[in-house]
Amino acid sequence: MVRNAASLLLAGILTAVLTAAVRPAQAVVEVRPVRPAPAAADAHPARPVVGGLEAPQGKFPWTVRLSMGCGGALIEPRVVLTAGHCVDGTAKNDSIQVTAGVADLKARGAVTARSERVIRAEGFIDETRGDDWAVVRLDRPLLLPTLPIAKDPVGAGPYVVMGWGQTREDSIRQEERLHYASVPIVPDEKCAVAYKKAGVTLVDDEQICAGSPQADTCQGDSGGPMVGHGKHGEWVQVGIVSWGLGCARDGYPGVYTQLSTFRPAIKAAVRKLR
Ligand code: 4AZ
Repeated sequence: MVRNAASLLLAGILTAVLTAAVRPAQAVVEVRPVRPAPAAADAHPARPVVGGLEAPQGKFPWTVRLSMGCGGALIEPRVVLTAGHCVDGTAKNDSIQVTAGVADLKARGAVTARSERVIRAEGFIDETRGDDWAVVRLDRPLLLPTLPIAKDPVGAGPYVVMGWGQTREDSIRQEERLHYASVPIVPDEKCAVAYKKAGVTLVDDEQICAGSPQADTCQGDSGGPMVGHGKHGEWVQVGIVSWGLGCARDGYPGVYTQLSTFRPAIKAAVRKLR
């Protein structure tokens, strides 16, 4: 008995020593938090959020960046559609700066405008409970193409998402250049089961789930559009980047506001802003 215990102890010590000897990198990773960016890049090579493609100038001419760190879409020359959780709910709001007309936010062709008024979805509580949309009236019309809202619910996909948000969950910065990716639609039931485990009950007809470990939206992409092709090949907006548990995590797709459900309410809000 005693001898057995002693040999077990010896075996344990040997294993610990050997493990330490063959995995020196482990210790290095553990001390790395001092320099988080390079360590993060090495640690998660399989998490290229938003798929990693830079949008060429002009490809998504209606996508705009809002100064609080969200995206949006120009749906009328003077109206931006964004996520409800990107705004604070005050109607008279002149604190949002809008940058439009460029894929590279620092490019010379950037046009800017300021918010004048905001209408947020009436039922909005927080992004996990649906109703995650808001419309922003600008202080001047922008001479750029506008994005129509789809009438029909999403089909089989895939759809295209975009934004200036983080390209990895553990990134510490937002991007200067617009990135986009194609994301697969995840069925409501499958998504609901996953998020239920995380304590969130999804609202089926208000939310769309999409994404994979290869492509997803991330922090800073909120408010930006999810688009597909209409009957004549034109881009139409089917969703708004809303939230998700982390970014590109296996089993936890991104969650988007389902625009076909809110189209009439958004149209009514836009009329009120005119
Ligand atoms: C965000 O915080 C955010 N992976 C947007 C999308 C997702 C997660 C977070 C989805 O803006």
